[in-house]
Amino acid sequence: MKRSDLAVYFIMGTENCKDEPLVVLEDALKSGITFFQLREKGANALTGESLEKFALACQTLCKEYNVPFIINDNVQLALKINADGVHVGQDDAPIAQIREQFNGKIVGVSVHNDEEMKVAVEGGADYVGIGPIYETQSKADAKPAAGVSFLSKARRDYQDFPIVGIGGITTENASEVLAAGADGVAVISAICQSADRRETINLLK
Ligand code: TZP
Ligand code: MG
Repeated sequence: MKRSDLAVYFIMGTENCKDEPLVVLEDALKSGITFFQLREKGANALTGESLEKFALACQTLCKEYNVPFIINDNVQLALKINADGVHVGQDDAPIAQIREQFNGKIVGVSVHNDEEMKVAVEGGADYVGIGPIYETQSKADAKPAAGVSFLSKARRDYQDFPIVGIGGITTENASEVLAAGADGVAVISAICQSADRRETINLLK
């Protein structure tokens, strides 16, 4: 993958959307998102066959617009449907194991400090997500907002490594995240709750 693939990284699950999720996704793809992660979480999250069916529909749309399609956490599903890759957190399987399972595919890892960053980079991650930068309503177990200081340090330490910022990012504060050295911004609510998705995506770019 290229660093520029991370420019506008849209993350979505069915519970994030007030509109029909596949309509939101297609609209976001048409409007220029550069990366998509299916993150199906929450009390009413799809599971089993209905999740697989939804994931396949998202994958078909992403293919149509030539945008990478990544699945959060669910390694088995990502392998089963041949997604472009997977995104894992610190509580998921170790990076070395994931890297092996996703040979030739994209592996993203959430990191929050120097040690996690080093393990991810040395373990063969393709990119890291750093956050939450700002306060977020979209992740129940999110850590406190950390601002951009660790992201700036990660950029200084790893000048060419693909980094995306995440957590509470809006059209107003995205420029601060990019100025700190992120290659792009990963958002849920900024796009899911936007009244004008095209305008929002353009501004995030
Ligand atoms: N990981 C850290 S913050 C976050 C995730 C998945 C949620 C981001 O959602 P939003 O609505 O863009 O703050
Ligand atoms: Mg996870």
